[in-house]
Amino acid sequence: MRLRLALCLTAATMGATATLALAQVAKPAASEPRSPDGKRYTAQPLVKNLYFADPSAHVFNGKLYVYPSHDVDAGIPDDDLGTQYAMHDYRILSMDRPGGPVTVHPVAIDVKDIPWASKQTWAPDAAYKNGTYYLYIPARDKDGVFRIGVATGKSPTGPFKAEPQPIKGSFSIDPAVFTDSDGQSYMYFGGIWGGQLQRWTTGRFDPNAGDTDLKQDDKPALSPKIARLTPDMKQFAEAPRDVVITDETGKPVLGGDHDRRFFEASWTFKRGGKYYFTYSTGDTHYLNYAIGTSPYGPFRYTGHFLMPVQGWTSHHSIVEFKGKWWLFYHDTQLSNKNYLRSAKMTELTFNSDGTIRPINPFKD
Ligand code: FUB
Repeated sequence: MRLRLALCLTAATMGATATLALAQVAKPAASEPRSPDGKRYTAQPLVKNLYFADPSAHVFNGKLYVYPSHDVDAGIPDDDLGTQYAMHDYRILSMDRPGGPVTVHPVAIDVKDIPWASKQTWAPDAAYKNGTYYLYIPARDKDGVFRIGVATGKSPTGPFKAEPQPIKGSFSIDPAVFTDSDGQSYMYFGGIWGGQLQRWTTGRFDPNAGDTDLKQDDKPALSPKIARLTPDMKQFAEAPRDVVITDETGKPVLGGDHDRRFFEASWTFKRGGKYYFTYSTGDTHYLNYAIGTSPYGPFRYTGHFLMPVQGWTSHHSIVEFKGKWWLFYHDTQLSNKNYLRSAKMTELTFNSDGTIRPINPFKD
């Protein structure tokens, strides 16, 4: 780009015809979008006129549906609690096939129609059972405490009607519902810093428990949570339990191990009889995976599968569609602002031993 500008400036002194000729000669072979530091992106945004983040993808009725956060510019500067993520509604995306046209559906539910919620409708997830679609919604309640609620509808794209109260015993953010081969569904959830998980260590909300983590680097890190769901998919059937992520020796990953410890963005899938628990490391910006033999874990840390994207947050989902696996993620390619993110997708591949081939979000 710098070369092209320099040539145009020189040519300006030579006349309009020469300017055109030089600009054409110097034009890059393909006008591919580049990051602020000049790198090419591995994938392009699914939607270019609106901002969507935290994409939770599902296959319903042979189509791909994506349940993202709908990012908006609220004019709020970035802080460690994520105040800038001031989303207030959800819109669902769908496509018939990877790479095909993406339909952005109308607003499926707005925070004003969620009786218990006040603001910040963050990363959702969805599920289907017996003719009903369930949208799981994390948001701040009227006291500013993050809770997780559910809304139901008859179409995968909404509209959804919210239950009057959040799920009893729910807290923190980033619900991800995994349904096992036997039909039993589980919710994974939690997030530290703005997600408030560090304020729940006693089982009750402690507003003074800090804004980041436990600040105990040599102790086990805070764990994400799991709870089995009731048959109607609307409540926890048990008290939430810790999802323990272990190191190679079987010991819990420590709080000071920011390259491996859980931060937010739980997502679980099953492949080849193994359970893959995947998550974001937040301030080190990796997406990691850990493998276990039960939906409850423990899960042994195995590696990074997405290197840092452009933008502070990284959040994803992984889904199998017609024999291939797909990673949905987001970055800030279109805005270069942390709170205006764009959902993307790219194929995810595995080695024969079940490990994931790591993805670089940049081609260069
Ligand atoms: O979108 C708001 C928050 O940012 C999500 O809940 C986190 O996972 C992070 O992506």
